[in-house]
Amino acid sequence: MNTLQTYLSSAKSKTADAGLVVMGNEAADLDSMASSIAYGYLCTLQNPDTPALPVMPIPRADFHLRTEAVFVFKEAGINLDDLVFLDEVDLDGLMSGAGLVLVDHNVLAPGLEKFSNKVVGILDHHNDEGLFPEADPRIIQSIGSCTSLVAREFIARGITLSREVAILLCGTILLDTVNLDDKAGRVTDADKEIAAKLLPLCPLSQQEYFDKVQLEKFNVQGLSTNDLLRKDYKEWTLGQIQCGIASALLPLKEWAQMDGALAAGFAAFTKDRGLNLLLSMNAYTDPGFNRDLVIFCQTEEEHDKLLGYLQEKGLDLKPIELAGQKQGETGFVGFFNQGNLGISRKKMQPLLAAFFEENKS
Ligand SMILES: [Mn+2]
Repeated sequence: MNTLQTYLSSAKSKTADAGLVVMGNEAADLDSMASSIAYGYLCTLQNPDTPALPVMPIPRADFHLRTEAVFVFKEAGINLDDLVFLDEVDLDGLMSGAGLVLVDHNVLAPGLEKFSNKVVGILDHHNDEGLFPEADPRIIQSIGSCTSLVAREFIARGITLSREVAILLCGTILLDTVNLDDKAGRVTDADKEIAAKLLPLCPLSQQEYFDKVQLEKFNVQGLSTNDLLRKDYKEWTLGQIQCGIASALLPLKEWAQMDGALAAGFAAFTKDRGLNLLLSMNAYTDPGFNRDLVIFCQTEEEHDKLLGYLQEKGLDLKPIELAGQKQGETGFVGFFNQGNLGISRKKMQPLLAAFFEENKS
């Protein structure tokens, strides 16, 4: 029997034979990576002659920042050496002979648009952008976790869920749905139904497993500003503007204590990636749910203009004084508490797109 471990090591050693490449979204969160691994495994169990290769859409050096993924993968017995990261493959070469399956997204990430005629399958829980109508399967459903969709495919296709796969998928479902809690507004009945099938296969109880994964997710010990910005990061081209938005899980006050020169850290990140604008959206509990926002622009004028627009859109931003922090030598940084808790990165991106559409030079 082909276990998850033997599958992954064999898929990696025969990278060139891959008939399918399975990729999650560019933020490479646990949901994206776990979905790609489990779905690649499922496809390969069904069609051993056209092996599916999951590719983690980040450089290997960035993986350790996803502390919750490090933990869940270890629980599932995954050997990290058997994973393939974006900086370890010749994607163009690979894609010349393979189809592409998108999990946890349904629009190609920046830089991968060239593979749009290669998309043969989609499993996702984001808003359906209506692309790739020919993809088969094309399953896009509002559900708490994309891994719930993957688990459901195992069941629907009559493939036994092994202990390792159950651990991998269930840890992700618990994290994505905040322990299947209705109050968090993420979980659906379908997630609950699937979790009920997976939990008996996991060695830890639901509460213990959730607590451990959650603790790992919020563990920012020893991370630098550059690490915190890279940990969960997405980038868009909005008109002429290259815009990055990091999602960080700590209060700005705590971040400022860890790094006395945040403006310099934001400036260096911006320069490295050729950005015009860098935001960090910080979400945390204190003890109630809370959000902070960092806006880093190239000039104070740009910063003020964007700030005015975001206030107009009801973000309710209140400046935070951070002891010891000052402006850097390049760019202009603003630190805020965000009173409007409903504006997540998913909602911020279209707001920014509209702003830069209105303000085209
Ligand atoms: Mn997801």
